[in-house]
Amino acid sequence: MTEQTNLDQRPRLPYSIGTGIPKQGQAEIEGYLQSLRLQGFCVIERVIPQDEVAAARDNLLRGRQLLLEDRQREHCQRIELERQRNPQAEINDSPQRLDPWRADPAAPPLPPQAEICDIARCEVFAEYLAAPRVLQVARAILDPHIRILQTEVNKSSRPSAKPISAEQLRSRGWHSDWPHDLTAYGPNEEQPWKHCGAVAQPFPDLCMALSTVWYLGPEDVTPFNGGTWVVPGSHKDPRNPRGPEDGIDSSAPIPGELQVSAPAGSVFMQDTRLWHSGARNQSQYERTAVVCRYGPWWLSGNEFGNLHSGGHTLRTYVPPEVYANFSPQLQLLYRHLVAGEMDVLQPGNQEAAARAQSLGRAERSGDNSQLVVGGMRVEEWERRRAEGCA
Ligand SMILES: O=C(O)CCC(=O)C(=O)O
Ligand SMILES: [Fe+2]
Repeated sequence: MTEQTNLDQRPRLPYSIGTGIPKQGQAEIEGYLQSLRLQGFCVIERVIPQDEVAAARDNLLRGRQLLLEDRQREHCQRIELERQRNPQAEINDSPQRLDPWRADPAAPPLPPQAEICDIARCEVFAEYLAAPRVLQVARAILDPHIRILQTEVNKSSRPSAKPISAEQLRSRGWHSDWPHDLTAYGPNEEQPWKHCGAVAQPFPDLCMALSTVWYLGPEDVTPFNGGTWVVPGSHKDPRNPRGPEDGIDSSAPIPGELQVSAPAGSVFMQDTRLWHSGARNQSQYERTAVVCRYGPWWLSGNEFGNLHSGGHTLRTYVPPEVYANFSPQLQLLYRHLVAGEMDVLQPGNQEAAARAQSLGRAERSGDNSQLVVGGMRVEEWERRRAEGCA
């Protein structure tokens, strides 16, 4: 194997709590940003404080039960609506069921055609999604205006009922995440609407979204109990484990792979391009986890809903009465899913836009002779802005 000198050397050491990233202040955020840019992932430690993890987990487990009941109710309502429309109709999950929606695709479906968003019944856990460190990192990588485009509260890695074989331990499920997942839950003849799109290869050199896995214990996450597999640096590789022409076996180990370790309550965050895989859990305890995707305002979330987690629709919604109890920070992340709420574009950028509009001729004057195009790294640009001399 050739030596890959463009990769960060740190992941060759076990990735864990102390990977050299300072544990407070702006230096901590910078460490995560650097890790995301170089390796394609980072672990934000203990976003949920140690003594709050159990309560967050209990809230999630209860929420899962309530969601089952919600979905059953929505299912019955859908059937009832169909009966009213056409008493003769055979009630099933065929694509015809969604004909009215397909005839008017611009209008997002309302409940019960849309399904309740997983976050709606996990109000204690939900608030951590707006934790300042997580938002700071996501906004710095994506845009000041971010929103959550996917919430799945049932992403546990469960203990195996039977002994796990060596072959099973060697098996991977390498993929990148939506919108870079090349298998993309595509349409078929019966269900042409069933798709969620994929960015075409070669992927633009741009982080379009951040997937997060929230490890909710009860154990700290290790390679033994389901620590997510990653291939550091793979977010920059034009190939993809699911690329049809790339000759990669998505179920075999890949040189350079490693498994994430993190204390319970931590958040694994990755560029959606990163090659990663779920892992077997050899412990007797469930590795409770939530998967959540943060995206910038410009990335359509309409193509990604509950289909992925076995639901019926592309669209999910948060009930207004649940949303009303969210903190203002959390509301910003979910308001695009709430009937009657407007997701005003780019609130965080409006100040910069106003300044750009108000710049006078005098402030722009100069001959540009000092410019060396391509000669400034983003870190220097940020430093100069902070010092007021950009
Ligand atoms: O459970 C994990 O560790 C990874 C989950 C994952 O890759 C996914 O949900 O797309
Ligand atoms: Fe994934």
